[in-house]
Amino acid sequence: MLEKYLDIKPHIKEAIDGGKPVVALESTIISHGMPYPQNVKTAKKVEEIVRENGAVPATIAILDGKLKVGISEEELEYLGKGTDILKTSRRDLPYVVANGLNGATTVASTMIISALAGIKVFATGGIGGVHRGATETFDISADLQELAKTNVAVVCAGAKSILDIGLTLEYLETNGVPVVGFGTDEFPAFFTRKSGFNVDFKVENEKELANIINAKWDLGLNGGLVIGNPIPEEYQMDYDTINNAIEKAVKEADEKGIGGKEATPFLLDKIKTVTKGKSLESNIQLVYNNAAVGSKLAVELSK
Ligand code: PSU
Ligand code: MN
Repeated sequence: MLEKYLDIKPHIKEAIDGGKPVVALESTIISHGMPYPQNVKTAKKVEEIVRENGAVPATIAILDGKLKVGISEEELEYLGKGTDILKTSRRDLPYVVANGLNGATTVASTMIISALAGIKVFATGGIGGVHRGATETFDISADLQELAKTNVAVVCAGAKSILDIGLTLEYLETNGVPVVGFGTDEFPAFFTRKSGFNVDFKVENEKELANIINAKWDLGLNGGLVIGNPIPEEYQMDYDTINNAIEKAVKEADEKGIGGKEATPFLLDKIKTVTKGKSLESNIQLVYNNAAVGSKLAVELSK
C-alpha cells in the first residue's frame, strides 16, 4: 500500500533496514526558505556534512505526487528553481499527492514522511511556531502539532523572533514536547544564540541526547523532541540589527495583509533584504551546524 506513495532511494532503504544512521532533511528551506542558487549549494553541502559525520542524508520532497526520500541532483536543482513547487504541510499533503504535484516539505510533512520511512532524526534550520499576534490571527504552525504526535527528533537552531518564542515554548509544553538545549540553558533564537527564554533541559553531547530520546520512545511517549542547537558564535548576528530587521519585516507583512502559509517565506525574504544578505549567510551556517549534530545523534541512536 505505502509503496504506491513512498519512493525511498535504495541505498537509504538499505541503511534504514540495517539500522544504520540516517538523517532526514527538509525541502521547504530549499524552495521557499532561500534564494537560488544558494539554496541548491547549501542543500548539497548539508548532505556532504551528514556523510562526513557518519550518517546517510535523506532529503525529502514530493515530486509528481510521490513522497521522495532521497532525491537526485536534477531533482534538487528543480526544487531550487521550479516555480510550481507548493509549500506542503500536513493539510496540503493529500492534495499534492492525489494530483501528482510537486511539493516542498515543511518540518511537519518532513516528519510525517520520515516516520513513514522509519527515519528518527531530522535536521533543519528553524521550526515554525506560534506567530506574533497569534491571539488575533490564530497563526500557529502545524509543525507544533506534528511535534506533539510524530516520533522524530528535530535538530534546529531554535525559533526566529518572527515568532512569539515564549508562546511557542508554552504550546510545546502543553503538548508534551521536550525542548532540549544542546550545550545551552537558553533556547536559541535562530540568528542569535540568545532568546531570553530557557530550555527545559540541557545536554552536553549527542550521547546524553540519545538517552533521553530512547527513554521517551521506550516509554511509549509518542511525539517528537525539539533540540535547540545554537548558531556558532562566529556566525551569529548582532542582536539589535536582526531584531530591527524582524520588526520591519513583521510590520510590512501586517500592512500588506500577508498571512497563512505565505507568512514565513515573506518574512525570511524581507529580513534578508533588510540585512543586505547577512541573514542568509547566518542561516546557511546554522543549518550546517545542525546537520553535524543531527548526524552524530543518529550515529548514537543506531548503537
Ligand atoms: N524557518 C526558517 N526557514 C524555513 C522555515 C522555517 O528559517 O524555510 C519553513 C520550515 O519548513 C517550517 C515552515 O516547517 O517554514 C513553517 O511554515 P508555517 O509557519 O507556514 O507552518
Ligand atoms: Mn502559519
